[in-house]
Amino acid sequence: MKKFACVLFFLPAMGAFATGADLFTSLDKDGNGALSKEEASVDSRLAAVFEQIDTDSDGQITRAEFDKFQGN
Ligand SMILES: [Ca+2]
Repeated sequence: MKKFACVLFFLPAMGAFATGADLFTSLDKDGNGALSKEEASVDSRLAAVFEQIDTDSDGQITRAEFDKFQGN
C-alpha cells in the first residue's frame, strides 16, 4: 500500500489513474464495491476530486463512477 501510494504520487496528471482497477480494489477496504469518503481519503489525490467523481452525490464512489471519471 505504501509503495502504491508512492507510485500514484508520481503520476503526472489526473487522467493518469491508469491503474484504476487496482486502485479501486485496494481502496475498497470493506469490499462493498463502492468507495466511501473515508476509504477514498487514504489517497489524497482521489480525495481532492471525490465530489467530481461522485456524480450522483450519494457519498460513495461506485465502480461505474470511478471508471467514468477515468474515461472508460
Ligand atoms: Ca467500500
